[in-house]
Order: sequence, then C-alpha cells, then structure tokens
Amino acid sequence: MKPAQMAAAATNIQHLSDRTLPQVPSAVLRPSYDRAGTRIGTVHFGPGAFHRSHQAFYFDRLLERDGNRAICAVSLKTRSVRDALTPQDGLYTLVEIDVVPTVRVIGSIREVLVATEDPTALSRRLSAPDTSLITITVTEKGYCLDGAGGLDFDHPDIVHDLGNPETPRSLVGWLVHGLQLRHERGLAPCLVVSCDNLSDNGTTLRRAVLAFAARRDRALAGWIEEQARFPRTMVDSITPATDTALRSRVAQALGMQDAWPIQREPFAQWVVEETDFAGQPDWASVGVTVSRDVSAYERAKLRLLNGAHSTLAYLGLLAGLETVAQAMAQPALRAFIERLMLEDIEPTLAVPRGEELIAYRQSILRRFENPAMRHQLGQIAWDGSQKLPIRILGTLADAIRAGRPLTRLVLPIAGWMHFLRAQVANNKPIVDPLCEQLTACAKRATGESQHDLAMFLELPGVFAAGLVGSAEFVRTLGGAYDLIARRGPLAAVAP
Ligand code: CS2
Repeated sequence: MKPAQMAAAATNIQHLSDRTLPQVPSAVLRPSYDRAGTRIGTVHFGPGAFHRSHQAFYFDRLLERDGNRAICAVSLKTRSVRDALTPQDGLYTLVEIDVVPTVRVIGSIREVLVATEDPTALSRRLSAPDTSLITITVTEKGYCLDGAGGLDFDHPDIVHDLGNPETPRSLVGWLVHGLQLRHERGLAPCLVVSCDNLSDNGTTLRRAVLAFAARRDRALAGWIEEQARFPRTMVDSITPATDTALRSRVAQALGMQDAWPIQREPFAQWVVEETDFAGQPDWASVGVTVSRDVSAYERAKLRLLNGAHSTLAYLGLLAGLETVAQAMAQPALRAFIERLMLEDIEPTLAVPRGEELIAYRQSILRRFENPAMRHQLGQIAWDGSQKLPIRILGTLADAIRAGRPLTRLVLPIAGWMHFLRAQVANNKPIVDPLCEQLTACAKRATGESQHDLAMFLELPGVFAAGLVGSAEFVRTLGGAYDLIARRGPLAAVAP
C-alpha cells in the first residue's frame, strides 16, 4: 500500500467516542446509563491505570443508580491521559484478564484536566456545589511526605505552594486551595478519599492537609479539621501496565481504536472507612465494603500482598525474570514467598485470623500465579524508597521488637540494593523520587556489605533510626547482601 493510501486508511480508522460507541459489538459491555445526563460530582487526582481499573470501574456502576457521580479526572502535571481520553469523551476500555476475558467500556470519566495547564477550570470544579467527593491515586510519592509520615515542608512543590497558593503544584496544595474556595463560598467541604497504598492513608493525608492549611490560615485549618472527612481505605486489584497485546485485543474486540485501554485481574476489592458525611455514595450498592476497622484490611494487604510483590520484584529481576508469574514459577522463589508470608508477615497481623488468613494468603499466591497476567516486575520495582518502608521495613521493625528471626525479611531489602546497582551498571533508569541519591549510592557500591550498607542505610527517609540502630538488623542485612552477591538471588532464597 502506498504511503498516501496508508494515510487515508489510517484516517478511516474509527476511534472510540460517544458517537462511535453504538458501533461497538454487543459482546462488549458498556455504560447502561445515559452519559449525557450525568453530572460531575467527583474530582479524582491521579488518573493512572489503577484509578481507571479500580475506582472508575466502581463509579461506572454507581452511575447506574446515581447520575451525580461522574468523574473529573485531574493530572497534576502530565498530559498523556488527557490527550488520550479527551478525544474519546473520557471513554476507555477495561479488560478483566481471565480464561474468558471481560471487555467493558467505562464511561464514568466525563472530563480530564491537567492542573498546571488549566488551574482555573480545576479551581472551578473543586468549588462547584455539585462536587462532593475527591478521590486520590497519586502513588506514595505524590503526598510529599517526610520519612516520619509528616508533610515535608522542604519538598520543592510544598515550598512553591505555600508561596503560590492559587496555583499549586502538589496534591496537598490543591486540596487546601479547593477546600478554601468551598469555605469562602459557604459550601460544605468534600469527602476526601485517599486510594493509595499508604499506611493509614486517610489519616496520613488529613495530617498533611491540616499541617499545610495551618501554615496558610489557622481558621481555615480549623474548619477543615472540624468539617472535612478523610476516610481510610484499602484498595486492591492487580493492574499490569497497558501493553501491545492489550491494545491489539481491544482493537479487535471493539473494531476500532482505543488510545489507552486498561487491563486488570478479575479480582477487585475496595474497603472504605465508615464515615459520618452527608451525601457520600451508596458504596455497598456496588460491592464496596464499608468498615469501622479498615486498618486490619489495609495492614494485611500492604504487608502480605505488596510486601510479597516487592520481594518478587527485586529478587526476580536479579534472577533475570520479567513477570510475577515467571517469578512464581521458580520453585525456590515461590517456596520462599510462602514461608515469608506465613512465618514472618502473618505473625504481625492481628486480623484476619486463622482460617481467614490462610485463605487470604492462598488467594494472593493464586493471583500472583495467573499466567494470563503479564505483570512486569520492573513496574513493581519503581519507587522502592517509598514502598519498602510501608511494605517490608514496618514488618522488620515488628520482628525486631518481638525477637523473631530477620533472615527472610532482610532479603528483599538486600535485593533492592543489588537491583539498584544492576540498574546503574546496565545504564537503566532508577524510577524513584530519590533516584539521584540512589544512583550515587549504587555507583559507589562495591557489592561488599561492610562498604555498601553504610551508604544505603543513610538514605534520607527510608530506614528508621530503630532499624539502623539495631545491630541484629545491620548484621543480618549484611549477611543477605553478601549472600546475594556471592551466590545470586535464587540460591539466597533456598531453604
Ligand atoms: C504493586 C501494586 O506496582 C506495585 O507496587 O505491588 O500496584 C499492586 O499490584 C496493587 O497494590 C494490588 O492491589
């Protein structure tokens, strides 16, 4: 085909939109509600793949019952989601990867904004009477926290936002600006719902917002403290990054192009803390668990699922593996992960108890082994300086206090350090807010623990003083570090 013909053919390719949606084959599920009749009642910060695989899926079901729950999705800085979804009227395809995949067009996102490009539109949305809910998935680094879980007032975005409150750059800056506008207009605040993998996410976010607001205006901080609600949540659905295979599968299923389809496992769970806030969604009507004790769900998920995920990521990548399923197919790694969960992580979980915990562990292992899910270890390996304190180091601190062995728990930490060295040695990027410091450490590292650990353990905001001050932790970590250097990750995890 001549280039001109190819160009013509290319322009004839249909793209997903409200106009073309009726042409999508009936086997593809789609919104059963009238999208044009919905109203935006939710502002979401961080419309990455996980938001689109999880919260936006639940809101698509909510909109069947309540037309006021459409989403304005906000990227703080990046344009890619806005540029992909706006031409599609916010529509995108979600594929649940299973023996028989479920293909569904999601319609809950009605508007996508880029905060740095359209602060006025975002301010207007945040202070609109229709807006009652703010949800958030900006990942751990998006909260601008220090190593102790408080707001980092030295963070460049926080410094900027305190000096430029009308045009924030950070999530916290935007939340306080939006709540201030609502207060000035005599509107109720919003229900502010963190959906990130943070310990005690709602409380952590509330503390950061109040600290920032107090620097701006103590009366405003008092109003937020009294009126706004920041429920804790636990969110769960394994969401591999969009890849070529998914794009082809969706183009074939739809008979047209979707600029950014999303995939996830069939399993999805959302637990939201019971909160006295008028006008919140009928969460239970769409399968969301409302609970007074989210912390039990959250601790179990962050430590068992996410702790095992990060362990597989670093040790699997060092072993030359690419996906979670490949790592689980390695008998030594799979046996190690199950023992780590059973003997090192579960003793730190008060609930769920007994049979429930056994079933939960086994469900996680089954989910990890799903061969249909090409979940990249490299994706999980991102942001280790932010993830490991939440996923592994807290469990380590509990083990030290309880006098339990550290031998298995230090291996993912040693694996992370060797992973950083390998990234630098192979000229691959370190995706992490501390990438400069991590790269400097990795470059100077020799692979010998006596020399290297002193550098890594001084990384800002990663290793709490209690850990660094524990001779047993440093000794055991050094032994694991040298073992991986000498014999490699698979030998290191062998019983
Ligand atoms: C993963 C999580 O990328 C990662 O760090 O561990 O995104 C994980 O897939 C989700 O928390 C599962 O709910």
